[in-house]
Amino acid sequence: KLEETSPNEYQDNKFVCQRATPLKHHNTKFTDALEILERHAVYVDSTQRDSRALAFRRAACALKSYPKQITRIEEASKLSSVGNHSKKEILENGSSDEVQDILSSEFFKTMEVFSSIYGCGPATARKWYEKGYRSIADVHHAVSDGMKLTEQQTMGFKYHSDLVKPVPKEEAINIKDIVIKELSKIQPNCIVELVGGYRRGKLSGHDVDILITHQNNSKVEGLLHKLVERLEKLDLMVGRNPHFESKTLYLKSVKGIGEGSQRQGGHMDSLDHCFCMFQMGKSFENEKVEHSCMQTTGEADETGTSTGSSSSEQMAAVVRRVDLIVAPHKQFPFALLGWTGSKQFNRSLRDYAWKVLKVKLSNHGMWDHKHIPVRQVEATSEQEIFHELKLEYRDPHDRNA
Ligand code: TTP
Ligand code: MN
Ligand code: MN
Ligand code: MN
Repeated sequence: KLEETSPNEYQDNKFVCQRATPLKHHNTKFTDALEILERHAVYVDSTQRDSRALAFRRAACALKSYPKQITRIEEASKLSSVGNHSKKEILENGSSDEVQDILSSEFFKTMEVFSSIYGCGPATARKWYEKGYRSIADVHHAVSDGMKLTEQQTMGFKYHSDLVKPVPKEEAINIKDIVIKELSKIQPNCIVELVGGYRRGKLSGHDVDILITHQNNSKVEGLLHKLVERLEKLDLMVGRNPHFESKTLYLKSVKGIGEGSQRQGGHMDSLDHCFCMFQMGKSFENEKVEHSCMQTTGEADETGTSTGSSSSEQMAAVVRRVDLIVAPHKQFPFALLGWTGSKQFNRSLRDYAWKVLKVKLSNHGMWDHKHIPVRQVEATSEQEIFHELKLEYRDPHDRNA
């Protein structure tokens, strides 16, 4: 499955989206090292993401789609994305002194710990590091001395030990099935897709991304609010905390969807989106709540055993990050493409679309700027989007840039 192009045919195409980047590749020892260098570059200067960090990521991407293991430096020299600094890593077989020094440095280790906290990006991690904090306990101490955390960080600390545990694909599917089941009670015939890394073939992830739509636009409006309300009632969501008005971590619903969509760069969009946390493996309690909930809503067709989580009774409760996204049907293929990722694949796709075709691509749609006035280009599937962009279609499994 890996060998799609022979090394001779391999072209170091300028844009990552012009070639297949499978999940499993032949140069892990180099890409692991390059990813350390990239993370370190971000930690050192998170405002300069575009220079050093990006150079390492580009090099890693070139190696990920190279159809065989690089054994000689001359091979790497043929790849224009692999700069001198990255080449040095290959010369030293992925374990240069530089990488070893980074890995053992207090700075890097601390930044890794802080960055593992949900809601803590490199800028905050850096701020804490500069204040002299070196551990989660140090931050806790600062908080008890009055340092303010954002809501997300508060949740991030509270459930840190759960949130650093990878989510196995089976559990992601289980969460998707719960969402489908609860949605069907609010709004029949929704279309639900598990997106993010799982759709690209990953067997575990740091969160569960679920994209929802409905053929009828009037059914999409307000759908996320109703769903979140229902999930909260079932006690599937955590975040109940005297400091929060709602149990929902973050729910945004922007009017005039698509308005802000022509912004370049970044991957944030204005789709209805809820960053939430699910409490999994508490089937007994969930059922109890569902029963009392059913009495008030008058639903009588359910038996207590059909929550779909009966097998998880023995399982310890664990909190999982879930992203719920609702897109209007017309925008669904674009949202699907965007939320499938990878981030780097999306970046390259947008970069390519704009630089080569003067087309602005976002999670909402695409707009042809060569055409005056600017013309929106519609598509009803991911295949059609690639076709309009004059690109060979890439299966989600080949978007692991
Ligand atoms: P993530 O869940 O951040 O990443 P992932 O699923 O690829 O990896 P992991 O297994 O670690 O969870 O985001 C999923 C995709 O969604 C990612 O390619 C970027 C995209 N995205 C958007 O398009 N808009 C957004 O607002 C966010 C947060 C992500
Ligand atoms: Mn994800
Ligand atoms: Mn996510
Ligand atoms: Mn495949």
